[in-house]
Amino acid sequence: MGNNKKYSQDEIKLKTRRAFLTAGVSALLGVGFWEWLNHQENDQGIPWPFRKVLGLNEKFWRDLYQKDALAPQVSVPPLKQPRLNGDLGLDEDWEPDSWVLQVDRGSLRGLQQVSLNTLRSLPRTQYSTEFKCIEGWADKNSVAGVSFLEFIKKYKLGTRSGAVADPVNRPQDLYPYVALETPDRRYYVSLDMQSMLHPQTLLCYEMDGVPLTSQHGAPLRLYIPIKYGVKSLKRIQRIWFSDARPPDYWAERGYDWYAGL
Ligand SMILES: Nc1nc2c(c(=O)[nH]1)N[C@H]1C(S)=C(S)[C@@H](COP(=O)(O)O)O[C@H]1N2
Ligand SMILES: [Mo]
Repeated sequence: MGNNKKYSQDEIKLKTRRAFLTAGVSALLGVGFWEWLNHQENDQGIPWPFRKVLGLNEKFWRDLYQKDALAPQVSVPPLKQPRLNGDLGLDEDWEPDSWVLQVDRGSLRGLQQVSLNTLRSLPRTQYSTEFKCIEGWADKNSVAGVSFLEFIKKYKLGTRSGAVADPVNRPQDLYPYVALETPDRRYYVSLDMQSMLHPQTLLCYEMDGVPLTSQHGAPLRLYIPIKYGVKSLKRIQRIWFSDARPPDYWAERGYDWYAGL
């Protein structure tokens, strides 16, 4: 297992209690506090005291996250249909004949274009696990695709030097952020590289035994079970890497950017 710091149950309880206390004190401060809050300068559209709490949560989840910890395997009944949620960026259908995934190589190295057939010919990862939406529901899915780690290694993507990614020996060569967007750019997400390199993070082309349907993000979606569903962008057209955190649709609307489970 990884050597990341682990929290004991007690520490988790303590941290959770602290978060509630912060909320409780804020409630006690009452209306005056809200007025004060509303006059604070915004940071990415969120009053900064909230931004701070979100930042703390992010650190908590990051510390808790262990790169070797896999989302548990579950059994999925045959012929089940995946639950459906979120259709931003899916109005325009995709063109089976002309669709190619476009990945910006960074540092003016140009675009890497990869067809669906090529993606399907890369080493296949498949597993069944639970998928959670911030709205409160969870669904069980069996999924297949190419792991993002294998994908970037194959095409020498995600590194500043243009060399093959080596997260263990040369983590500093990796861009810290990955961005994905739909063909029409209406839905876009950004993620931390560490989570993108988790072994279960997939460029996914199959769900519950069939090729992705249009509503589930054909021809290619992200499937990342260590995050809430918002990050699993459907119908990926473009991917790029960055040193600064790229825009994220739901983070811009006040949701926790990290969205870790
Ligand atoms: N393009 C796109 N991808 C998206 C969304 C969306 O609105 N548009 N919604 C997200 C949310 S909130 C969830 S919970 C999952 C749902 O995936 P599913 O419809 O395959 O269950 O897709 C995510 N990916
Ligand atoms: Mo969601």
